[in-house]
Amino acid sequence: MKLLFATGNMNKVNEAKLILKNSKYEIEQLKIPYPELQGNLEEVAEYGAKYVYDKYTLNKKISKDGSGIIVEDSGLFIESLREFPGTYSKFVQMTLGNEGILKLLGTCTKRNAYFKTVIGYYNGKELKTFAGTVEGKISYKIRSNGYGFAYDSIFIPKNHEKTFAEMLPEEKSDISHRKNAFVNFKNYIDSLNLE
Ligand code: ITT
Ligand code: NA
Repeated sequence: MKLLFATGNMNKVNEAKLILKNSKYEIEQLKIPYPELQGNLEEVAEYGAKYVYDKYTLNKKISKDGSGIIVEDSGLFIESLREFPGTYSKFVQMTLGNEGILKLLGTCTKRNAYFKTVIGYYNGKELKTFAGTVEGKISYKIRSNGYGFAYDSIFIPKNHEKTFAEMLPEEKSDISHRKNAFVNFKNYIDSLNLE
């Protein structure tokens, strides 16, 4: 079954495809942008899913199986920075970048952080959100083997040595915030028994 994922971020699409690889769901990217209101991840995801669904159905392009629209809003939350960059993660990644984050933390040894993803889902009836997190630490240096994207090269998941950007895509997607959010989502959509 086709699942329409509205996002401009190909990395998210590739990870979602990998996560749902052995399921009956097939992710298809929809490049319909939606306004990102300033709010928490849940609010942004809910608004986005409804907005894109309404736009899409207005153009009468909605998939016949009615499987609905998903969007996803994510962020990196660093404890000793009072959860910064959090809901500002995109802006901060484009401005300060990973170097800027490492500079802000300096030699601070309290480096706990977590990633959070919230999926927003709307099928014309129910508006739902599904969250997933992963705990870890911010590294002292940028470390990458060329995998991952954005904050992955400074995030070391708990009980691991490598940053997400040093892990193969399969390794990251086995434990990531996105994986956890998609598992929650999948449990729900499975229960809808859509064709
Ligand atoms: P959308 O079109 O789906 O909104 P986006 O890139 O704007 O894509 P978000 O606002 O959800 O995505 O992401 C906030 C920032 O966090 C942005 O800079 C992302 O690249 C980054 N990010 C999201 N997921 C990540 C992950 O798994 N690893 C590293 N960085 C991530
Ligand atoms: Na976004």
